[in-house]
Amino acid sequence: SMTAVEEKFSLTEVLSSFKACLEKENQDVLMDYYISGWKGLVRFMNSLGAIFSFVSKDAVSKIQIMEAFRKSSSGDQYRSLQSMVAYELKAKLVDLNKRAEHSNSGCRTILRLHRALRWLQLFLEKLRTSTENSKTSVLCTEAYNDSLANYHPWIIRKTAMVSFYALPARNTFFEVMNVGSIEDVVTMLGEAMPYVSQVYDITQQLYAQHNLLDLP
Ligand code: 1PX
Repeated sequence: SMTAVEEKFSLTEVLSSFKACLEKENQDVLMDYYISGWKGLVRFMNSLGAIFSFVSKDAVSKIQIMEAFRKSSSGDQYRSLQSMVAYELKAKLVDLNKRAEHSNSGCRTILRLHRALRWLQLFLEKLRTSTENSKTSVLCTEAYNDSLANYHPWIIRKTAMVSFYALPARNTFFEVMNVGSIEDVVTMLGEAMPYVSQVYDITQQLYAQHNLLDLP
């Protein structure tokens, strides 16, 4: 069926968006590739089952916020994360202390995805170095506790933890990635993850430099 064709994609392509993100000359993080990387991750997550729809709904709504900015009359300002930060701060489009008239700024929206990228980085690294007996729910919980959990209220943490038990086993996970054998996946992750880390580090530095790491 058409759906089966559409759903056949590999994690390699998804992660390559994060490589394409990085502009060679000035290390700007390009928005369109950042967004397409996230869209791919969401598709991947959806293929793991409906139990994660509460996660993908939130990710999708954040992606849509960013797509709307990109399509708006100020779309050019959102070409890269760097240009977005410069533009939104200069035009005072960011709620710095509490959410008010600019409750869905690009800066605060990207910050949520940025924090989630840290989770992804930790989780995929754990998966890459895992062994046959490793439990994906444990790897995922550890990665979550060391990243996103610090920003989530109790009820979200609780719901997330419960849903992690529904994660497929390690082997299934490797298969769903559609990359090839477990060895192929390990190799691919070893090659692709440095780019994800680079995108994460540059964004982290950008946000730190402008004091944006705690945006409400
Ligand atoms: C081979 C592995 C690839 C798996 C790809 C999975 C991609 C996961 C994408 C997760 C995106 C999560 C975005 C969450 C952003 C967020 O923190 N939002 C919260 C704050 O936003 P607000 O606007 O209110 O300030 C929001 O409250 C979030 C609600 C949804 C629950 C978030 C739970 C996060 C769990 C992350 C791990 C997901 C595991 C998926 C299975 C692999």
